[in-house]
Amino acid sequence: EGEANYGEQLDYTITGIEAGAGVVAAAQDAVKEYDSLAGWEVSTSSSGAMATALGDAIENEEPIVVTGWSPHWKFEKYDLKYLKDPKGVFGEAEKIKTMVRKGLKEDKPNAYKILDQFKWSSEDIQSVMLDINEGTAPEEAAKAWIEKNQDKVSSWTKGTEKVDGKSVELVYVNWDTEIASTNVVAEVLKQQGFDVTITPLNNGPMWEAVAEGEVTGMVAAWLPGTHGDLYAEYKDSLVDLGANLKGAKIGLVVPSYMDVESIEDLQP
Ligand code: PBE
Repeated sequence: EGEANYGEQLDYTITGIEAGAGVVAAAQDAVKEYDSLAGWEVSTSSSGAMATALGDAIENEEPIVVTGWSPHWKFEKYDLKYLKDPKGVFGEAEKIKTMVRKGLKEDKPNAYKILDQFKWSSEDIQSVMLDINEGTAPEEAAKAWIEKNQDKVSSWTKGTEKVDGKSVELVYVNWDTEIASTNVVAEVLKQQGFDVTITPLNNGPMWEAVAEGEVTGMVAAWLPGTHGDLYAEYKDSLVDLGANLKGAKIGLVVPSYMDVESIEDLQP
């Protein structure tokens, strides 16, 4: 255990993201569960602001504790580590799942099938995320990835027919993971002839829009832990198409140079 009193240096603050994010709720639970976090707070702002704060801290070799998740480009760009979570507040491995509105299979079988067959890896999504982080517009990054990964894309469109201008509305949250996945799926659907709109919302409203049948669906459901409460609330009103990505994770993330390995090593 290190000598550094990070609690004091950080003003007892974990740098969070959007207030509605599952990882923020989990961090607030961690504050309640761990004696080492007594008196700490989770600040909320946006994923972009968190990434900026992380980048600034690293540039100055200062400590920072953020609500983190993977896949994420930050692990390719910086040397980071998850703090061990002996109480299991942040859960085990998460999956990212696809949820669509009821009735889609009957109304728009080709869209349903593509959304059902959409599956990729952490490596795939990270390469799109990194491209976007380096300044490529999300739509362009999606197109470039699709161009280079025709085998994978044809496994998503397999057994479907092209359509002529049927509408598909996808909702998502402005998290880096979801910006990447939603843009890729949207672009694939466009290339199959759909008229696609993508709309960023907050987390709760994203789930609600699908459950109420206001939109086609989303590829942004983090389960079983991160969005477990939202899933419990809405699962009877939507169609769960299963995982589109396995091996996701959430937790508290710090730069590797910090002399701390576990949440229990922080100071109240
Ligand atoms: N995230 C990314 C989301 C899910 C996707 C971890 C920031 C959340 O915490 O709800």
